[in-house]
Amino acid sequence: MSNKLKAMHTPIFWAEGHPGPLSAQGWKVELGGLVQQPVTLTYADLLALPKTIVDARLTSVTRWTVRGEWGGVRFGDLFQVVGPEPQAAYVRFFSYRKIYTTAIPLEVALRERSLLAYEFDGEPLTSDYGGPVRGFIPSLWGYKSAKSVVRIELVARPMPGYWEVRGYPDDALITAGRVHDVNTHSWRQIPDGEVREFLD
Ligand SMILES: Nc1nc2c(c(=O)[nH]1)N[C@H]1C(S)=C(S)[C@@H](COP(=O)(O)O)O[C@H]1N2
Ligand SMILES: [Mo]
Repeated sequence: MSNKLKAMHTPIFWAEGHPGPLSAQGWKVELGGLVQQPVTLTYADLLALPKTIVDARLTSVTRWTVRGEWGGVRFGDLFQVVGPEPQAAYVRFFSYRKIYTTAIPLEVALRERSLLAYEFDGEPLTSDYGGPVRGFIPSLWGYKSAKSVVRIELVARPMPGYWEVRGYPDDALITAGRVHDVNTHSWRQIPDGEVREFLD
């Protein structure tokens, strides 16, 4: 279970406190807000939806980045289940216990590499890394990738979340600078925007 992230010593962030082990069995994700048909999906329901694997990086504002093959469901495929209302413009995530929240524009959620992720390099995510299911939004700073998601709401307006109310910018645009590459254990310079590959 996501031994690869752990083996690479990928940082484990649980600002609200580590929840301990979380079981995929019995895990449910509510989809609600500005939708025609709110639903609650089980982990098995999520696995039954079309699966997408993306080669992409999670990049933290605390200046590290980790690359791998993240597997999960694209939000376009997920939202087909509920039918977003026309006023839906943002997607709000609630982590386990609903202390940690964050929101992103719907347009960002619908990008091809944004996922509700349940795998890294073919292994299920452990709770250390946001298992059973987490947001994975590689085009924005990692604080937009809510871990151990229990509820997703479509909303009309931005909703400042855990880190946003503590001063992190709501747009979460990745900005140029030096970051630690978890995969190669080296420091690299990145340009503005999603970290796709490092140009040496
Ligand atoms: N529930 C929850 N989700 C969270 C966080 C957190 O503290 N709690 N930290 C965020 C931040 S700041 C980053 S960079 C990534 C880190 O993911 P990781 O802990 O799996 O490496 O998770 C994000 N999602
Ligand atoms: Mo972060």
